[in-house]
Amino acid sequence: MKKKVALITGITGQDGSYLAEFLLKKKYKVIGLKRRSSLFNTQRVDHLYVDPLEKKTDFELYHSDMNDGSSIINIINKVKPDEIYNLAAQSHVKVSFEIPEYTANSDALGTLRFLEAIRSSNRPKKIKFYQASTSEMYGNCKKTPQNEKTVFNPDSPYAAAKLYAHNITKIYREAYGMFAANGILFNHESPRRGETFVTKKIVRGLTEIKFGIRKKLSLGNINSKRDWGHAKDYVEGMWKILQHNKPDDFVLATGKQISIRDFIVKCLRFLKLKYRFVGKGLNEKILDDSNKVIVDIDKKYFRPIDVENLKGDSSKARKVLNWKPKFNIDDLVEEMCLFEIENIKKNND
Ligand code: NAP
Ligand code: G4F
Repeated sequence: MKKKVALITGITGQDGSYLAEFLLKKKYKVIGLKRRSSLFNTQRVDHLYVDPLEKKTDFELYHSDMNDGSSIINIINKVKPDEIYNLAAQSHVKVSFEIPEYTANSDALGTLRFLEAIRSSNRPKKIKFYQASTSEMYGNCKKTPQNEKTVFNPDSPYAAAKLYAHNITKIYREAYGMFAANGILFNHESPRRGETFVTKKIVRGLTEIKFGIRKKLSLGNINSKRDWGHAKDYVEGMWKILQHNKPDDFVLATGKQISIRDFIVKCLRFLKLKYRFVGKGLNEKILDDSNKVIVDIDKKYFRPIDVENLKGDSSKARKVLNWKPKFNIDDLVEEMCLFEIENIKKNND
């Protein structure tokens, strides 16, 4: 039987790498799109890539870019995918305030480029399209927890671009009968999380402090609350969304929420670091047992607007897709901390 072909944008990112592993295990042929970079950017998927000259592989990489419509059209016509997972994006909320136009082009118009390329191909009804929507689209809305019916209220250029992508995906589904679905995913993390997102930054920073490699970690707003899951659970959810008998939109979330401050405490405890909080607001600090500052607050990490209260209600996905997360926040903290510890030990060998 012919293998199903999955095309993944953002293959070099956290989710792209876990999704590729998941789909290869399910016997898909996986085609990943990477963008050109001056340094190697395939570290998260190098273990999946086998040189086709040496051995047959079900994993291939091609260059493309969300901002390059012709490469998108060409690749869809060339590889004839059964499923497309659109994960590529300028995904950093704070950075989106600094490069709003780039963010809109890649995250909003990039999605439109994919939908148009599918619509104008000769097999628009044969391709299932997954769009990586986000809980950021809810912004500082009044309602908690948030579900598929909650009104969106984007509070960043990133969220506004993603909301356009979300809406245009729905519009192509309704207008042209395409299988185009949105997964509204709440924060999900892992050892492969990008280094400038808060969980990875905290885990790496505190582990380096533990091993005497660094003295201090500086953070922004530690009052905001997030609903954090594990990326492995969420890529399975993406796949389930495309296996459903009709295209639809689904929230994926754990339904549990903690603050950034509580996440720091969980890591401090796991790493067995002694700590004491002192001060308030911008003067809040964490001291170690010899009264040295190990965490402080730096204004430069604050956003012009911050989304403070995200907690998802994924009962629709749990009921309709039979999806539920296997990892909880403590599993996540443990896995992320152990990964950083191993890394430090490896580098010291
Ligand atoms: P990530 O680690 O930041 O990965 C983003 C991927 O997009 C990377 O492969 C990146 O390439 C690629 N990319 C960025 N700009 C591009 C462009 N112009 N053209 C082509 N590729 C481009 O993000 P993630 O955490 O895996 O998230 C995957 C998707 O889900 C993103 O769309 C994100 O916005 C969305 N999302 C994430 C979460 C979450 O909590 N992780 C929650 C909801 C939604 P490089 O490796 O070269 O940078
Ligand atoms: O880790 P963050 O940068 O993630 P954020 O903004 O929630 O966005 C992530 O999740 C979204 C889903 O809701 C995705 F769509 C998006 O692509 C991305 O994956 O920040 C989390 C919170 C924020 O409130 C931020 O202000 O942590 C706060 N924070 C405090 N200090 C910090 C820092 N965030 C970062 N990145 N760096 C800090 O030093």
